[in-house]
Amino acid sequence: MRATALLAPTLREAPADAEVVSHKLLLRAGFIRRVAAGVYNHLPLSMRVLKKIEQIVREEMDRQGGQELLMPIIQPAELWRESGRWDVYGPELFRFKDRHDRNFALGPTHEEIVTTLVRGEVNSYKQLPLLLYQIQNKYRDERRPRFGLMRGREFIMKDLYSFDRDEKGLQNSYMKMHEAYTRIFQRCGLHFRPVEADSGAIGGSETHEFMVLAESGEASILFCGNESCDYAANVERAEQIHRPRQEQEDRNKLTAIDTPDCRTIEEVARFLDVSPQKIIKTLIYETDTEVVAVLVRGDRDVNEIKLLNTLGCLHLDLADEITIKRVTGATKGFSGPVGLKGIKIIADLEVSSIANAVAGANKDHAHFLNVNPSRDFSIDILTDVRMVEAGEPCPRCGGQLKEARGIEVGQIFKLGDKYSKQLGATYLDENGRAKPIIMGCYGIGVTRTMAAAIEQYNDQDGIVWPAAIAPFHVVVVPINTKNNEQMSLAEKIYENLIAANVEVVLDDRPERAGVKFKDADLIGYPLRVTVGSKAVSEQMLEVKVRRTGEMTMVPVEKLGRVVQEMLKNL
Ligand code: 9G3
Repeated sequence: MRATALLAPTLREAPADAEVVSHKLLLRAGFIRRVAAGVYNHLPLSMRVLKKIEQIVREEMDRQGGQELLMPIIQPAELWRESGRWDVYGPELFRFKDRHDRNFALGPTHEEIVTTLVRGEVNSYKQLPLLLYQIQNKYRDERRPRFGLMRGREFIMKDLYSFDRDEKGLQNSYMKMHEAYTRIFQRCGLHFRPVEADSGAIGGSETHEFMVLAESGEASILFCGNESCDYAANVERAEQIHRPRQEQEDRNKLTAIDTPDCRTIEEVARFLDVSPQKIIKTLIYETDTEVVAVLVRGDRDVNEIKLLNTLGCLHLDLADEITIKRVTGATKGFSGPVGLKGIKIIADLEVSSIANAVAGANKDHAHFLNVNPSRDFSIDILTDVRMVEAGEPCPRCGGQLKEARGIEVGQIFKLGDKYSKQLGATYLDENGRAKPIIMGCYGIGVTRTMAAAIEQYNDQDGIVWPAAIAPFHVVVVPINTKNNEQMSLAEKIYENLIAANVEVVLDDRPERAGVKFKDADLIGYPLRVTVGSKAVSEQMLEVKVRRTGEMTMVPVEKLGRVVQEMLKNL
């Protein structure tokens, strides 16, 4: 490809609304252009990267026995009604009507469609297992589309669905996909980690997320610092190990005390000169169906995902001032479990071991001293409802947990019979008995993987592509395009590299060398070959490695082979 013919419009400055580095660099390096909020054009450089990622994904899905198909983006509402999800998803589901006033959705995912397909075509245990996948645009009307390709409203996803006879078959399909995902992200040249995650609203049991490690990642991961232990979990999922150890103190008399304007844990701790560990933090939550009180130690945070799972509800939020006043009798900041009537009390495991704690008195500007669980209040549900932090013990081996940040690029789920039951996808077993098909689903965000690669590999000059997914491998830069000897040598090198199967751009633009070098760094070609006057006189070429900045002198006739070797390690 000649740069004069390539649509790669680089920019000096990134638009001000680009918040993350991948978004800035994709715009500046001429990979994408915005069409609407969360909707982008993919220019030729982007298209080449996406095709490479897709090809790696395809090869690894096929290796595990996956069969590629293509399902429609347009999905009839009836199928979503059958699964019960038409009303579960709100404005995030893009909905529209056809000319006959029939309801449709733009596909955010394809469980409904694929389960209906299999329901119609699979009858016998002999047709299972089945792994079906597609690579296709998905649509989700995010409340705040942000961060460029990280959270678009239209994005490319690979989604695979597994269909098995039983749990054992599902376990086998799940392991195949775990292995495929590991190979995919390795082949893409990314540093990543599979982590245990929460299956959330989609239902089902086991689930892992594949996280590309990057400081800018939105997800927080806890992993075991022990070399020999591979425990890693999303913070939302990470479990505490609680060794019940009752504090050995005499139980003192419950006493109310004035605490003027002390509403936060910090204010109460300072005013009463107690450690936050001795305070019971009481938060009032409102769910779809009820109001509850949640207790955690003062130095801890509530994990709302664990709370959702404990309560088995779809939504929850901190209660508003009016609700707090109604259920506790006091304003926000003075809630506590003692004398709290009419609502469920959910306490974190640690709360049951505190002795002589401080807690809100459900009266404005007042707290209780010497609050003792079970003596002074009863707990309806005692369970793990708090966030685990770095430094705590690993739930698997007791080692110390460490923290990292990541970007979720893939997720694999065991669904079980949730969708097959709802949509009636059954098969006949060896004894002629009808059974629900056991399903799993497995996604990779292709566009997000491209953005995550940039979040992981960039520097002050631009993108630093891993060679496996770089849009091109090499850029050949003639210093002076008006110099015929330089240009003809550059042309010759360009042709030789093409003949050696190297993906190369010849930067034949009549620009200053400095401008072309800057663009080469910005776009992130793994290798740059410079053709100046010395190259002409000595037939030696300077090859620069984008990742290290390292320069090597290579004889013209050896360039093809040397470049091929260098690319293997990039
Ligand atoms: C919706 C909307 C948003 C959604 C979903 C449905 C997320 C939804 C979960 C999944 C699970 C897996 C197959 C590939 C791997 C992931 N956001 N999910 O189901 F209607 Cl608006 O998509 N699906």
